[in-house]
Amino acid sequence: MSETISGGHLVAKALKAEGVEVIYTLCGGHIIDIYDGCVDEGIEVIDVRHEQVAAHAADGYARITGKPGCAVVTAGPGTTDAVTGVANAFRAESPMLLIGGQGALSQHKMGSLQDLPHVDMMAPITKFAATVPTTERVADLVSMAFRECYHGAPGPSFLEIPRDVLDAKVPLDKARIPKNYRASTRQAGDPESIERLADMLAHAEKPAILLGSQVQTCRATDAAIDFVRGLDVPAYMNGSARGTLPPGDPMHFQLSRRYAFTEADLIIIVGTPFDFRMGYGKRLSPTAKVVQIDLDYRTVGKNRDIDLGIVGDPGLILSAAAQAASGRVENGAARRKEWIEELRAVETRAYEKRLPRQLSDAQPIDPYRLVHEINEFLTEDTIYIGDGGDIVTFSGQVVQPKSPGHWMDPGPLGTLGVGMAFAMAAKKARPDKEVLCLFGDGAFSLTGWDFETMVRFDLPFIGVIGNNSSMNQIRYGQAAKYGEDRARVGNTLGDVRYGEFAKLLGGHGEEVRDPADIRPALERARESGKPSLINVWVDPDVYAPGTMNQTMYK
Ligand SMILES: Cc1ncc(C[n+]2csc(CCOP(=O)(O)OP(=O)(O)O)c2C)c(N)n1
Ligand SMILES: [Mg+2]
Repeated sequence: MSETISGGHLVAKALKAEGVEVIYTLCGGHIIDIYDGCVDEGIEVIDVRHEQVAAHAADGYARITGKPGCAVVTAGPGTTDAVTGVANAFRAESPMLLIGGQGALSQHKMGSLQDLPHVDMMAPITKFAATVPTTERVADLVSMAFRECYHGAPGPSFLEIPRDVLDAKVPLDKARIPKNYRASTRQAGDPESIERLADMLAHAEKPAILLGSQVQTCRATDAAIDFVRGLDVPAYMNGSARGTLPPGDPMHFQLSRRYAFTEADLIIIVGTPFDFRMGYGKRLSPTAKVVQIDLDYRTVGKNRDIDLGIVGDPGLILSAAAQAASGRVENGAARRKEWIEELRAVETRAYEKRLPRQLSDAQPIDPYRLVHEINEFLTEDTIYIGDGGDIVTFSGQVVQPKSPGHWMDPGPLGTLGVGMAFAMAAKKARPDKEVLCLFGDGAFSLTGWDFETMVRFDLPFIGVIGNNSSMNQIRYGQAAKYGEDRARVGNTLGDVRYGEFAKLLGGHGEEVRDPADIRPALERARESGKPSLINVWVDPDVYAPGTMNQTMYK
């Protein structure tokens, strides 16, 4: 008799072929055969307390490793709980596979336990969503789903596997188990367009570049650095591209972006859309030439006109453009000294204006002081994660990751609750790194029970809660629109001592009310070697300028 294999074991073989080392999951009777397959293939199973966390962790794992992440959830509510994580990965262009259980095909549409139209629900938020029709094709469809994650800008895929398809055994030689099924999808960019970009650079006196998340997704750090240093182009970074240049680098700018984009004569936007974070492209100088480079043709020229669009891999395109420009006798770099000095002066003025707030001894603690202390505390090996509203908006101004790939935020979906999952994924994928997550108290509450998972899997990290007992970012909008006396509706949280919560679950916890205690508490958390929560009571009555300027309130 020939050897047989079950659907769950075929899933595990396909995950192994893709290089997946860990799955994030919350169990259910529909999916247990996948766990059994993972045991055979040596794939680690990390079981969390909410499926949202499993999906966010798969997203985070993809961001940190550059390989696709994988979450496995049960049918019905297991899959619906994971929808937010998939949606977040979709907007953030993060490649991950969600595998959901499904009732048996033999009970199709009969009202089986946890039966829902998962594929229909997932279709608009994935690059690929399908049902596996037969056991023989389980691994084939898993490999197909992974391949689809890399079409254009990356993103999530979804597969549902009916219970009888997963549990059945088929002859091994009848099952297709792909091993070599993926080609590089890196596109070099149209050479003619690259020549035009080199030309534009040669003529620009005041260029500026925005390095967006795709620079990190495509691991284009070196190309970006060579480009901006070789051609003297001041660089701003957003999303996961923060840290591409280290703080202190002559081309690293952060606080003068609006000024630069108003005064520049050439603006190069790399790997980030003209979405709400960019004022839909409306805040750029009307006379500047605008160049957009993106993995996704649909992003280029969306929401505003451009002078040049180049579709492809940002690293390959920046390298080619740098090379094309450097071959010219006059590439413009020499003429930019004054422009760079002008921006540096704006940058320094903005920094000095804010510095007293960052050093404030006020009690309750000024949120600027908290994020300042965090910034000073980060090392080159600390992965920083922001998960919250107003408090994280403060940190976006002040916290500067010291290395590439060391900044994580949800991305354009703005999902609260990613933090614990990202910390879990980051520490798992990079145990050599320190992980620090700044939470709002509202954001923490959404997925905070997974602190216990961090303890159970021995994943130490430094959690900091900027606790204002409120959903402050929303409260601000209510106060501005309806007045202070009507601003306390639907946004007030209790005064919770989250440090105690950490201790209850087996971690390290502290309460901080005096700004002078922030640094020592961070150091004790670092030394504890445990998952930790430093609950910092911040002033609930101050708001971040970014919150006050949000376009949705205008
Ligand atoms: C899952 C989710 N629910 C709701 C929101 C809307 N929202 C944006 S900011 C915010 C307040 C967050 O409060 P907290 O994390 O305590 O940060 P704070 O603004 O108080 O600093 C809310 C509810 C969201 N972005 N994501
Ligand atoms: Mg809050």
